[in-house]
Order: sequence, then structure tokens, then C-alpha cells
Amino acid sequence: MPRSERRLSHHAGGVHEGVHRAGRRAAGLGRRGDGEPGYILVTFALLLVPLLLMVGLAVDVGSWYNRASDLQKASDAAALAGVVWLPDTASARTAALAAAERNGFKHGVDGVTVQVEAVPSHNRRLRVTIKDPQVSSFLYRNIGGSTIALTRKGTAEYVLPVPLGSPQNTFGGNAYSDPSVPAANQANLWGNIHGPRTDNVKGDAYSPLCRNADNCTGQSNTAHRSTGYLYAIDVPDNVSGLDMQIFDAGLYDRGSNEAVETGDRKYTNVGTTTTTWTFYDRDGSELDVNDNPKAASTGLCSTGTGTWELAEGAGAATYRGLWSSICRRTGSITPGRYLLRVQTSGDGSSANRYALRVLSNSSQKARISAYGDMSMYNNVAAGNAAFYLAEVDPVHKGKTLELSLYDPGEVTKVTGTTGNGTIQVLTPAGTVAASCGATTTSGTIASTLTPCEFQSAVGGTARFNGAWVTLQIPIPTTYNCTLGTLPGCWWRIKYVIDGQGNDTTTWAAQVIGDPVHLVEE
Ligand SMILES: [Ca+2]
Ligand SMILES: [Ca+2]
Ligand SMILES: [Ca+2]
Repeated sequence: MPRSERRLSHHAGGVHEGVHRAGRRAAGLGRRGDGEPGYILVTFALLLVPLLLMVGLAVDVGSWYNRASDLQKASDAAALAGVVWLPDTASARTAALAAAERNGFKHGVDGVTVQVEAVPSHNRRLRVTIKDPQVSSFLYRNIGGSTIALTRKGTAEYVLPVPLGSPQNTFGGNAYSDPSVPAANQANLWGNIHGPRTDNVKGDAYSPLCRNADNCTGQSNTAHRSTGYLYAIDVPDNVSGLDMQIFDAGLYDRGSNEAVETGDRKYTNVGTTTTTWTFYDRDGSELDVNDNPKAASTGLCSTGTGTWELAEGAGAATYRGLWSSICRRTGSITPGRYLLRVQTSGDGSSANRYALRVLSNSSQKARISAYGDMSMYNNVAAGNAAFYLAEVDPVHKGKTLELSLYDPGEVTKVTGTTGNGTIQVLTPAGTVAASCGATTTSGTIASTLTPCEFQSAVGGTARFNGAWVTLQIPIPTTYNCTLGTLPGCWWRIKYVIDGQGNDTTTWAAQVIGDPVHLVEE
């Protein structure tokens, strides 16, 4: 018998004994009286019955309430423990059942059932329903009722980092990489990664070891990481064929004019840079991006090796100005999150620029976006350009969207221009966000921007060279949009520039709050 039922029975017994004692006292009162006391006795006896019913009812309702509360807490705890394992429903169920048991409800014991299910049409939501079919009672049972059944459910979800940089099956590129895409739909920015011995003030916050110098020795950039940049390739149901392609995958120097083609560049002639690409298979743990098996080891790729290690300038006939497949598979593709990583090694001071796309044979397409943060290069000519920044799910309404922009918004002053540049944050509706908080690690910026925009370059001089600008944007409580559509839930960054765009930058976006939480259904 569960503990709370035992408590209830004990308590109920105590009330029962009390009733007998009260009855005996009432009888004694009657024997001593002579007329009026008899009237008191009868009245008291009559009142006793409803009084006892009320006491009994209070005991029952109180115990049912406590039991329901225990069920709710156990359901919530089980849902939270299990949800992080989705889409692996078997592991999610195991974790949820264990959490329910720790909270006093073991599936199959005393008739208790613990039902664990992924919520349909929400692939990162788990619902746990716990039913106790025989909650005991004192009064209800004694007036002919039986036990009652109580059921409570808890639902939890986890939220992945916001997708960055692309709402489509392509990331980066312009008319050079894909002339078939109309100009209005061109990303007009390239994926970017710098060589390890590049001055980090050139705009890649993470790949360089150097700070404020090219070809440095040691590590002066404290933000350095050797893991490069990661891209998520999300495959929905009913996708046939997967072809992961990279445009201009290697480092092919285009010279000092970075407006040429992809704008690959060696900043100095000292040292060389090797670029390594790795494609990873999906796995059961989407929250953990560091445990996915390499596609080369799982047999995922029917064509392609899944891994490239490209020495500087090598393989130009295969990669330079061309789309090449790193991993291709035909037939039905298992849904889930696949990953692509780019890293640099060696001793070069350089910039490798590229574009990415994932092709399918079906009308359903995979989608590619940057994971966590991204470095890009913008060499668009004078004018305005709006880049996709982040897709923000409506579940985040009322929270704060934090954008971090490193070394943003350089503009080259060319003849007849001011060399000025302004960066605006656009909501999915296409308007500049009403206001945001702002901070910077160097230089000055107003603490509140109304609307959410700031000047990034004046007369061809960057105002935030080598600095992070962080913007905090309140997401309205009325925020609503449809994921997976355009413009849907996509926030954008708009460059308003009068000059030649020449900006290598690193962007990150996150919603501040707990990624794993309970939801109402
Ligand atoms: Ca994983
Ligand atoms: Ca390149
Ligand atoms: Ca820059």
C-alpha cells in the first residue's frame, strides 16, 4: 500500500475511535438527566450524524488533494527527466519511469500506471500520465463507495539553440555560387573561417590564436577554440536523398581585393592554413552535439568520404568556385539532426570563405543553419542588405533575445560615398525592433537603443573594431509566428551602408532562459 494511503488509514482510524468515545459520553449525559437533558441528548445525537459526515468528508477531500499533488509532482519530474532524451523515445521512457519511481510511483505496482509518450506534432515534447486507480478514503468507503481513481499528467519540452543564418537548405553564397537564385533571394554573405595565426580583430572571434597581430606565437586570443564552426542539418520526415555540398571548400587566395568572388585571402605570406571538414551522422541525443558519430564511420555516405582535409590551394580543380559533395546518400533518409564542422589548422594568417547547401530528391527538404554562433564575410557592394540572423520560436514570447555581434559593420569608403554604416535589428514583420538594451566590450554605445539600431562605421572607420556589441531585445508577450516559413519567425540584421561592404564578423543569438521546462497543454 502506498505510504499516503497508510497515513490516511491510520488517521481515519483515529477519527473512528473518537466517534465512539463521543457516543459514550452522550449516552451518559442521558442517564443523569430527568426530562430536558433527554431533549439535549436527542438533539445532540441528531446533530452528531451530519457533524461526523462533514468531518469524514474533510478527511477524504484532504487526502485526495494530497495524493493528487503527489501525482502531479511525480508526473512533472518524470517528464523533465525523460524529455532530454527525445527523439530516442525508448531512453526517454526509461528515464521518465525511473524518475516517477523515485517520486513514489512505480509502474505496475499497486495498480499504478505510468504512461510515457512523445507529444504528436511536437518532436521535443514528452507527456507523462500517472494514474493511481485505488486511492483510499475514510468516509466514502464507509458509506458504500469504493476507492477512487486519480490521474495527473506533466508535459515538458526542450528548446534547441536558435537556428542561425539560414531559413533554407542553403547557407551563404551569392550570384557567384548560384546564378540561378534571384538577386533578392541571395544571402550575399559567405561562411567564413580564419587561419589559426590571424589577427582576431579581423572579425573571426574564435578560430584565431592571435589577438591584435598576425602570425603571432602562442595564444593571445583567450576566446580561441580549435573546434571551428558547427552547422546543423535538420532532416524532417519523408526526405529522400541527402547530398551535403560545399562551395569553394578550400582556401584559394583571391588577393587583396576581397570583393572578388568568395573573397578568400591570405593576409600575410607567412605560413599556410589547412581547412578540415567533417560530416557527422544523426544520433539519439540532439541536445549533445559532441557525441555524434562521424559519417565516415557509420557508412552513411554512399558517395564521398564524409571528411576532407584540404591543404591551402590544393584541389582547386575539384573545389575552387565549385560545389562539391562531401557526403551523398540516396533513398529514404532517417529524420534527425546531422552536423557539419569546419576547422582550420596550420600557421597561416588567412580567411577561407565558402557556402553550404544540402540537396534532396524529394519535395521535403533538409534545412541547414549555423549552430550556436557563426562567422561570415559580407562583400556586398554599396547599398542595403538584410541577412537572416535567427529563427525565434513563439514559445519564447516574453523572454529576452540576446544578440552578440563581434567586430560588426565595417564599410570601405569609396569615391562618392560617406563610408558610413548602420546596423539595424529587424523583427520577422520586417520593421526595426522598437528598442533594445546595448553594451560593448570596447568603444561607446547608448545603453538603450530606440529603435534597435546603431552606427557601426563613420567615414570608413569601424566603431567597434575587435569588440563585441551585445543587444538585448525583449520578445513581446504577443509574439506569434509560424516556424519553418518565410519570413515566419526569422529575425534579420540589416546593413544600411554607403560604401563597399567589407565586413568579417561573428554573430551569436540566444534566448535567455531554461532550455528544458514544463509546458501547459
Ligand atoms: Ca548527439
Ligand atoms: Ca574558400
Ligand atoms: Ca568586421
